Amino acid sequence: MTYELPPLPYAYNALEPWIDELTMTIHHDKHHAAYVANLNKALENTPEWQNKPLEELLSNLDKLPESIRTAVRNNGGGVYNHNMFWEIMGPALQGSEEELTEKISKLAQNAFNMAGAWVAVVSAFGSLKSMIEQVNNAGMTRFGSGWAWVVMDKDGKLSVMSTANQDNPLSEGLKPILTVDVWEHAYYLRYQNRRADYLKAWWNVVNWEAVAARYKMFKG
Ligand code: MN3
Repeated sequence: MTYELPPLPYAYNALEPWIDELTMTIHHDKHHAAYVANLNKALENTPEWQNKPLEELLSNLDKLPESIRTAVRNNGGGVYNHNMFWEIMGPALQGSEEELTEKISKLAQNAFNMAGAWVAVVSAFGSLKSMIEQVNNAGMTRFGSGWAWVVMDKDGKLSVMSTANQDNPLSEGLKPILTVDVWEHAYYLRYQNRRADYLKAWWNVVNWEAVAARYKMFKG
């Protein structure tokens, strides 16, 4: 038994025009697939560490044999981060800039409300707009490759952070609620060097119910 590449939960072109079909195809079928293959390869000779939930591996990197620790950190993180990334996106919103802002605000607030998370969002960030700005800023200031996150600490408090490469907040004892991939492979075909434009557009493909469901799951 090994880790598998889950199919993309929607069509490769479902995030158009904000994220293009070719980017999604290469990102899922090549990049994500490679992390899965390399994770399985890394664990080949340590059967006692196979078949574990990825959460467990990433939360216990210090307990792994040193010979596989870096490979699991990079590739196990790569698998988990992309699984989560696909999960918290969904069919693209369409409309004018004004309409999009209104739709996002409505969808996010509804989903957070239903999950009992809206109070936590407001108390951590003041507003949804401010949360979005903080995530964009974390994505913009992440030098090189990495991810921007909304995370929950052990007391249920939300905050924004970024990680390098394929590092995951679980390795720091934090629960990941929302994430955006800021590796160039996530946006270069359509946006080239314009990471800010990609980040701005990305909010039009967020599946807020999936984000809120993660809050609920970790809150218990
Ligand atoms: Mn990626």
